[in-house]
Amino acid sequence: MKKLLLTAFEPFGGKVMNASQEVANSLADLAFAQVQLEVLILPVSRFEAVDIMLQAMAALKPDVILMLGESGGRFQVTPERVAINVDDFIIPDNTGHQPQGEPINPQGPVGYFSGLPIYRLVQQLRQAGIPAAISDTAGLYLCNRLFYRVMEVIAHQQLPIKAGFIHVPYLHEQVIGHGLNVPSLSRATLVQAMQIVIEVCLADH
Ligand code: PCA
Repeated sequence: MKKLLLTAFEPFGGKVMNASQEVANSLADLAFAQVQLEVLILPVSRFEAVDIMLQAMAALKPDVILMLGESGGRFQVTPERVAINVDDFIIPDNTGHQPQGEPINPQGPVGYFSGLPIYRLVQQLRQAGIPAAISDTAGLYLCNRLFYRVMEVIAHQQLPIKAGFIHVPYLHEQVIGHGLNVPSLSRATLVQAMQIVIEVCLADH
């Protein structure tokens, strides 16, 4: 059976909920026929998140890695095209780190492309009636950093892992009653979206 490592992040920036964590936890409760799903919630901490992730990768040896993060303000489910070699945190992480314009790896390439079938993902999500689009920037915060480091390890060690990052919008419950005039999707929609993503990634592997 194929192994899929699904990661998401804890809340950050003073918020109490992270849509990616909510969706990942909801998926953990579902049974998948053709895949062993491991869910890992990472801290929003510049160094710890990557350390925990690399340990989990080494221990689990997954076939597919699906990294999720919340991008408040986005309207759609957005598979990321590329991770770039810059840390430039717009707000401090949960441990107070706020690098400005530092390379993630001074010796590393400018970027790494996603290993996920991003065009097919968007097409299948839209076909199911879920708003989706390719994103050309994962930001310069922790999501981009995690994405970069995971793709770097896969490239360096020539691991047979299909990996990539997807940002999700806020959930309705994060917006309603919080005075936020920003877009959101329902939990059911995001869970369905990730079920589709998992199916497409496994079929493609
Ligand atoms: N989103 C942030 C980090 C954690 C998360 O869910 C980001 O986009 O970098």
